[in-house]
Amino acid sequence: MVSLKNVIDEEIACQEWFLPGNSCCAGCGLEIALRWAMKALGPKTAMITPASCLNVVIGLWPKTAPNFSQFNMAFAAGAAAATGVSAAFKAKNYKFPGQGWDEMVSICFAGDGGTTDIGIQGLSGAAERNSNIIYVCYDNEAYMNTGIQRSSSTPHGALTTTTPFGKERYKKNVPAIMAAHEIPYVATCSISEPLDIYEKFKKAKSIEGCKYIQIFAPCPPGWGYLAEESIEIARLAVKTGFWILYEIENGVLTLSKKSKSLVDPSKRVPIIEYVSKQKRFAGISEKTLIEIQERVDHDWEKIVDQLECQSR
Ligand SMILES: Cc1ncc(C[n+]2csc(CCOP(=O)(O)OP(=O)(O)O)c2C)c(N)n1
Ligand code: SF4
Ligand SMILES: [Mg+2]
Repeated sequence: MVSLKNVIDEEIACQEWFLPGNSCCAGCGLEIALRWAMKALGPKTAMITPASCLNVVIGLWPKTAPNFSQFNMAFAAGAAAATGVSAAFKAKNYKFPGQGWDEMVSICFAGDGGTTDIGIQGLSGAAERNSNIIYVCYDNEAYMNTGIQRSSSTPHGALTTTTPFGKERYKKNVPAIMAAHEIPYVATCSISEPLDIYEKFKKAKSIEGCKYIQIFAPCPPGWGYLAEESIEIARLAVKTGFWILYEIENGVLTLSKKSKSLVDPSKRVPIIEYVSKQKRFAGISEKTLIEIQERVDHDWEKIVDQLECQSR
């Protein structure tokens, strides 16, 4: 486990690669996610960004935020483009992850719409080929940049401009889909646990093959809460068990520190504590609230089953 002191002591962690003063909204979860991911990856990173809030934040001169190579990409082509960049590094004989600091990382950093809907075929292809890339989905649970439309990552019950009565379907479990591709590394993170983000990206960088990381990244205007509440909202998502922190390394599931004790249902904060703080769940019915809680419990049962299966 990396302690805060270790992290701060490392020169790379004291440097910023995704710069402040950019055009993200105040309290943007995406900004925190990328900032901490880049602390672990460093500047020898080539990043592909499909259409998204990030795409806009990155592109607005003179407030261009990345201090590393970055390519804007068409929505569906994120994973394929990252694969191409990785192949180019190989052809040019650049060093690959796990071989010291002189390494180049090819990463795709996409939103949930760009990942769970539009980019999933390219992502599945890259995973099946085991392309040497890190694919990141920052998950703000809707198409935020174009005005809060629902994505397949939007949770059940949430209001968006295209689900004015609350979303009927449940959130698509893309980390599980990626794990089913049998890639070497799948992980979930939350902006409320920045050191966990740092550690997981360090690990992803050291592994050859396709890595998938999904980061819970709340969005104040899209979810309807105050900018200063982003970390508290993300923390509650973890404490309620709504967002489970884990890694799947070569098929083996491990719960991360903040989620470990939540295998015991009595340790989970009731979902109402999380839901009631966001306007996107305003006016939610008792029935929907029960359904959301039941879904959380059901997701945990699957996690517990997998852990028990592994220990046999
Ligand atoms: C092919 C195509 N369709 C639609 C758009 C318009 N568009 C730009 S950003 C965006 C939303 C992306 O949502 P998501 O991937 O979740 O990222 P977020 O905006 O939430 O950061 C859309 C629909 C586009 N740029 N290209
Ligand atoms: S709309 Fe949401 S995701 Fe987009 S920049 Fe603002 S806070 Fe970040
Ligand atoms: Mg989104």
